[in-house]
Amino acid sequence: MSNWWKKAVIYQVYPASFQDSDNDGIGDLKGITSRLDYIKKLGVDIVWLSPIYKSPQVDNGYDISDYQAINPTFGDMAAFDELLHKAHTLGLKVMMDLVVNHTSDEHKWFQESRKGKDNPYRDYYIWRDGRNGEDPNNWGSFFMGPAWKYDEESDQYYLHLFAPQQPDLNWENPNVRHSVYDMMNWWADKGVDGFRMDVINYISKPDGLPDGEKGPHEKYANPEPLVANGHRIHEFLQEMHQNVMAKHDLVTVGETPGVNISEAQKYANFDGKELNMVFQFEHMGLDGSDNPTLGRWGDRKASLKGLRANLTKWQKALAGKAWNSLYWDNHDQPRVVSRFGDDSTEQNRVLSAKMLATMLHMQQGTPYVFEGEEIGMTNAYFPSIDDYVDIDAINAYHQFVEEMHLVDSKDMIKYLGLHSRDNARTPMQWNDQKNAGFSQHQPWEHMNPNYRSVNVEQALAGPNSVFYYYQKLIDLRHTLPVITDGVYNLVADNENDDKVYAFTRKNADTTLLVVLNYTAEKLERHYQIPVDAKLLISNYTDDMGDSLRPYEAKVYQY
Ligand code: ISL
Repeated sequence: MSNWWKKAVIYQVYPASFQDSDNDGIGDLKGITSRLDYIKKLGVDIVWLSPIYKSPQVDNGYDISDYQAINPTFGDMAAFDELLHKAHTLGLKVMMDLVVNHTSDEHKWFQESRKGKDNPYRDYYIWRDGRNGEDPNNWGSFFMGPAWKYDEESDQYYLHLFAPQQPDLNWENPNVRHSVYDMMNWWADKGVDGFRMDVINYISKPDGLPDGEKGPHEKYANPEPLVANGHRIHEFLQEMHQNVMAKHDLVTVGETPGVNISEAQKYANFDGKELNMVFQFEHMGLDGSDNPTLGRWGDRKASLKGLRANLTKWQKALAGKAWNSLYWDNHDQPRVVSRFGDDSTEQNRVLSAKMLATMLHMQQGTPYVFEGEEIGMTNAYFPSIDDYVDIDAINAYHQFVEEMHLVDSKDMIKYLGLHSRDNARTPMQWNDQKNAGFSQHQPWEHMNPNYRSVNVEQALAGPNSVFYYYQKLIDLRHTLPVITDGVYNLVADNENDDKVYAFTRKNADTTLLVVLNYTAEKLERHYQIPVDAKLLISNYTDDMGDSLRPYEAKVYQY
């Protein structure tokens, strides 16, 4: 199989929030199809669609009730076929979201499974007897509360690492695995080009489902250390590879929270037996709270030192062995310009969005752009809990403010403004008209109020916009091999610089020097470059040599 995906850039669409074509306030497939020309203009190669399958939408489609049907709010299979056809006509590939750690509780497998212990589908899910009249073990759900739900009829509990409406599939059962492979082959035969695999490293649970470790004030243990990268995970993925990926030319990326370097080297190894790449989460955990119970719900910012050390570690450790995926934003993360950049003024928003784009797009791996990132969309900073719709935000608010009294409401609203997944899910900002051109109807998720000044129409009209900067970065990746294959090194002594990040990429004939001012300050730094070095890209229109302006980003080529 070819390695075409190594040079590719992937654009993630969150269907409910991209473009509404039928004015019900929810984005849909026809809306996406109508915007494929825009995506093409950016220059990306692949469009990843977050789940569009039939779903009761308890977790916005990550709770699937039919893997082979389209959710009616998004359209129907004919609309999907049209989307796929138009994408292919434009030379865009389409990557589907594969959510197979769990299904919806409305999936027919679960409907059967819960009918009783003798049902042939019982073992499709993870059912256990209680322990002294309580949950089978002490695991908590990632969406708060216990990870078990009691079923009165059969007097057993089923496991749900996420919402109770998202029962975990039992991957120990070969029928489950082969049902999943059949479904994947069905989509691949239809012509889709790849899969992004939701929490795929959680599918192999530990034998005996032992208790996890929990803090003194915690009611439930975090199951992640026990369920992430479980003992049969590589066997399962290799089996999936033999049954699906080996038969089609697909691009695959595993979403793998809790992945470390040595596991990533196995998942995304160049021997090609499992996945092409994985999403690591370490750089997403650098900010948040110092209190482990609160996790990401805090206002500690990430330092440049921490960020650089982490990115550098992944660049170095996977080089020559496995492939990195590069991302700042997705539908679960706050907006990068608000998180690692500076959205306090229009000028700083634009400069820091470009600086962060340079940091990411000059690294080795496959970059991901999440809808709106390419125009520098920011967090929404909603003022009230009533503005939030995500189950994760609402549950966290109830738990930490109302149940545990660990945080007061005002602070929690601030933390939600910084970290809620809703920040990523506010509708795409197309223009400065009603609901930003997303829909004529009140959108399912509030608009970010800044759409009047931050929108696609404006970005396309301004040659210095964030959009055209992304377009140029993407084009450079396609035309300059060193961005794909160059060796990554930090510039000497840069690891101690808490304001500037400087690294090189080098192959046999080209060197790139990337210099990034992470601050709003004017700084002086001297880096040695040949006199004939060319300024390849920069977020300022001129070059002041050793003087770095606020958030200045520049790449020299020699
Ligand atoms: O969203 C999170 C907090 O940032 C994560 O803990 C997230 O739940 C985790 O990364 C798994 O995410 C994926 O699976 C979830 C779904 O809610 C997310 O949207 C999806 O990306 C369950 O399917």
